[in-house]
Amino acid sequence: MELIFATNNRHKIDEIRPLLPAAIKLRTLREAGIEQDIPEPHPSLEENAREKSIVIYNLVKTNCFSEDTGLEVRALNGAPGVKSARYAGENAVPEQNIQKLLAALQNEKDRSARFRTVISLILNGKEYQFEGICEGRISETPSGISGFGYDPVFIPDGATQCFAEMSLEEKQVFSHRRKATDQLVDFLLEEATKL
Ligand code: ITT
Repeated sequence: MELIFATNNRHKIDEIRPLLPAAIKLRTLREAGIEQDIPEPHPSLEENAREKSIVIYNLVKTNCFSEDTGLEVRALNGAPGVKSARYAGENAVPEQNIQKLLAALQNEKDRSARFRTVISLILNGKEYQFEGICEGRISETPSGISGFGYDPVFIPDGATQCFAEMSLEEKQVFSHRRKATDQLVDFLLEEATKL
């Protein structure tokens, strides 16, 4: 089965590709020759994920999936959430988003947070969604150089290091994205038995 992954984020591709069985051939937008900035105009991860997969499906009429991920911080009432990429401004780089987050949490005792990933799959014209959550907390200062985005300040529950201090394999043990992808794979394997 061939599936297009509707993302322009290479880190997401690096994390999801090794989780897929050989029977699922993943093609990225770049590999499919699609150069398109996909809109994320909605107030929820679910709607944005759907928008991304539908835009690409309508373009190529090939089974595809997208994912939208947000960091939801309890003391900030779920912010930055759906605005995680643009928290410090439209063209913010991860370091600016992290600095804004740490400033917002200064003197805050409750540093609990979670990553939430919503995958939207379009299979034969029908949409399905899968969710993965990783609970954790925001550290006082950034550390580590692995991963991307907020990884230098997110420590998953059950770990002593933040994501950016872990190898990819260690991050996968806890990862929101891995949990959502596992559900996607289970669903696709189940669908394949019905053919
Ligand atoms: P798409 O092309 O898939 O839309 P994107 O980079 O725009 O890629 P999102 O809107 O889903 O992706 O992600 C929002 C931001 O959340 C992203 O830019 C990162 O800063 C952060 N983020 C997402 N997943 C993360 C992870 O596993 N670890 C750390 N930060 C993450």
